[in-house]
Amino acid sequence: MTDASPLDAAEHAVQVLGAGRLPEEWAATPLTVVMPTYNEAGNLPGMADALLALPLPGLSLLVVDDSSPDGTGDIAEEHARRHAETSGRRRMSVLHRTEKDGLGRAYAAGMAHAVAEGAHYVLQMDADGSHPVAKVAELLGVALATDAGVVVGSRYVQGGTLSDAWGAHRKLLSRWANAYAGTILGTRVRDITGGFNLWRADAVRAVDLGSVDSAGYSFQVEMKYRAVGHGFDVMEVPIHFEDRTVGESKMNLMVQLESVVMPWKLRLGRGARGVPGRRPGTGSGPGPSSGLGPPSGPGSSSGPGSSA
Ligand SMILES: Nc1nc2c(ncn2[C@@H]2O[C@H](COP(=O)(O)OP(=O)(O)OP(=O)(O)O)[C@@H](O)[C@H]2O)c(=O)[nH]1
Ligand SMILES: [Mg+2]
Repeated sequence: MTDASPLDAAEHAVQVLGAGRLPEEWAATPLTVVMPTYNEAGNLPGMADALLALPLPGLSLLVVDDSSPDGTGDIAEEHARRHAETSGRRRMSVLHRTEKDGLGRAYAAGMAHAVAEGAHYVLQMDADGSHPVAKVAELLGVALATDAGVVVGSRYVQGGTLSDAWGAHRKLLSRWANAYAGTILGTRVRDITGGFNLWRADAVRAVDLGSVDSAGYSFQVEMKYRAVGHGFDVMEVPIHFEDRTVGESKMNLMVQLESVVMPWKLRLGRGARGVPGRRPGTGSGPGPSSGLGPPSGPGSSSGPGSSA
């Protein structure tokens, strides 16, 4: 999508971001954080406050709630109203959906809404504190500096780390799931299962959210696969992934089964209606993925397959 190689672009991004704060005009970029919630009453207010306190005046928050029995939707609504009252500007809103319909469907609805409302960038982010608020500006800065269609907050590039609260078994399972999907699809995106991703609006439009098959967590894999198929560059920025400390995981057997089956469906061309002519599994698809290394400078961690 750009003439500069991804690594040149990455180097440029790191230089620009070296100042630690985004230039004013970058900070004002219309960015919508889409946050799906189901029973996140204990997490949502703190997450919303942290996001809205970032030095990013262009940032707004869209909560997508599936009628959480614990009242998360109402709490979010009330929080949004109070924040608008005290700040004098409405920067938080809630999309209410009638039933629990899966993380993927919630994201699809929220991302479509955000782009239709004029967001230039859309950030996918969980409400449970796993994704670092402190990295939001960096993801946006990398997107603006590199012309990447997608910037992944990545656990699996150099400098990326997993919560210490995870035992060896859980870490291995996460790596394995990532390697499984990445290998079947032959993609060079190193954290293909990750859920902390910044999308440029045209990349969101190109993947055609209405035709995305995944209802659950495999949404993350399907979306990135589609973006690569459309020729968008995917950059990866290392993050620390924290375990949730409040509330419960919504992972269940159906969701896990879908994640096992979906890469094969995509590879065999079923459920990938939005992916243009691509031979998966060859490792030679369009859209190189580059890892931005640790803060000292860009790494040269791009390469085929998963790092797991
Ligand atoms: N709207 C909506 N949100 C959901 C649904 N399922 C999960 N979520 C939200 O999606 C985000 C990720 O879900 P988690 O339960 O944390 O799943 P996870 O991060 O894969 O699992 P853990 O690591 O165990 O926390 C959270 O903000 C959830 O509240 C759903 O069906 N609908
Ligand atoms: Mg979680």
